[in-house]
Amino acid sequence: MAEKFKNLINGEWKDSKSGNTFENRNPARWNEDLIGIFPSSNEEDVKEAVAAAKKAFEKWRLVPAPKRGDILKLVGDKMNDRKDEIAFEMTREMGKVLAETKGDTQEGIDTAYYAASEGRRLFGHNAPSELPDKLNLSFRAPIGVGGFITPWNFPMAIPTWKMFPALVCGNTCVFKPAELTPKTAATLVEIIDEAIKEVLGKDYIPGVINIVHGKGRIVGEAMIGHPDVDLISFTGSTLVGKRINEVAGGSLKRVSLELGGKNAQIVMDDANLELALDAVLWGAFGTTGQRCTATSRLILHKDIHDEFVAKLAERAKKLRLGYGNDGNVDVGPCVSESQRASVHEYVEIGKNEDKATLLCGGEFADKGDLAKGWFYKPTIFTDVKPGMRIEQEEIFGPVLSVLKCGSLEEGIDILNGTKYGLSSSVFTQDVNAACRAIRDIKAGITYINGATIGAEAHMPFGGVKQTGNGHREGGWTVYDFYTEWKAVYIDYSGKLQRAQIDNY
Ligand code: UN1
Repeated sequence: MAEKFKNLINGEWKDSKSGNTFENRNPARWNEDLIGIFPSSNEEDVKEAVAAAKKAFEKWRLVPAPKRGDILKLVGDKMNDRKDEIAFEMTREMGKVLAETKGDTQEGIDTAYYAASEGRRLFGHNAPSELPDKLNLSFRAPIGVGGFITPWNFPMAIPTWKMFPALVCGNTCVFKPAELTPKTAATLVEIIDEAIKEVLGKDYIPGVINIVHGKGRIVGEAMIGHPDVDLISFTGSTLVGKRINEVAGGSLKRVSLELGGKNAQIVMDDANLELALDAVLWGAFGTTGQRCTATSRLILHKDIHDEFVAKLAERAKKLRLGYGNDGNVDVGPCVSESQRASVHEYVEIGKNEDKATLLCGGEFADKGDLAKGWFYKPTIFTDVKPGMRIEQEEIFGPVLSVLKCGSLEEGIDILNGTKYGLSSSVFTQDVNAACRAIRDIKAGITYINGATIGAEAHMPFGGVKQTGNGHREGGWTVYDFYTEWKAVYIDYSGKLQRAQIDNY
């Protein structure tokens, strides 16, 4: 019997009002492993959760920030205690290998400890007044109810990037996780709620954290249109992000969007080629290419192109596919049947595009045990030209397009030539070239001599152009998104002092 899960609304675990449910299955063992049954919620469940979060906000905003930080510290400790279990279950529900799901969990722990310490900072700025006997101060104030819509590829790290800073700043949460990864989300919410209970004791506030499982077009839509949701943070496709921006922006909600990428790694002729090779294999095929930071384009200097491509194909063919909770596996399955079908569609497009050459992969991996899941062979196209669809569009799977350049400047032009700008990487030993690349690449993240994946939790994460709407997650910058500035003037002169008038 598969375990039955519930929503958490106003401190109570409950079924969806309609009683509808959906299944969560293992993408590497589809028919054999039913992980759980989850509530498929609707607008009524969202309304209840938003009302609970709105009510809770009035108490939560008054809990001192360092105390809210203590809660986040305990959340981090609890995640750490349960790291192996969380990672195992995450691999089971979304397929990436165990080392990576441990990394994903660790990123959440790092984010918890960062948020915990921020509870004792949340610095404001003070400035001198232009008038005598007057104090000018500024404070960060929480915003209200946050709606959080998150993807399946980083089921722990991404919700923590959003909700931990939101919580420590004094906001309350209504969380709609991806339908493909509800179990990791349920564990996270259970941990947060437990920590609130343990730290606040008899002063426990129900409704600070709510989870509403279900479909984006029902639960997500209800959240973005709800007048009492004050801010929305979303990570997912550019198409959905635009829709969220339209609806939520229409009622002037604060909106943070973390969207697509078409990230490239440039390898110059003076690069350490073995290192560049390790990096591109990790960047392109780690997480089965299902990261918004994944390396989906490789731009090789013409003088090392042929040698590099030969080694790359040899190494890619040796990657071991399998269920990520079995040892000795490099690459897990695609997350779902439809995701694999969409990857294959792009491969067909690539094969038909002008003169692109399929170097390896390009088909389902379905021998033996692999037939039980949604496996796809690591795929590489060479002779790809700027502007081809496989070079421009986000595929979100194990498909790498290789292009050629004659100089760093040409490589950067190719790298910059998409509508996205999330991550980027350059391999060179020339410090001057590296600095020019840092200056001229249009992306939110640039790695020198590192893969395009692997951002750290305490650094700003996000991209330019259609990768987002200018906000960043992670690090210190996210605390601006989750707070409003309040400017305060205290006049102790005992008389009416008119700024700009009495002093000039
Ligand atoms: C994502 O791909 O959606 O930088 C997030 C990385 C990870 C986060 C990726 N730390 O690759």
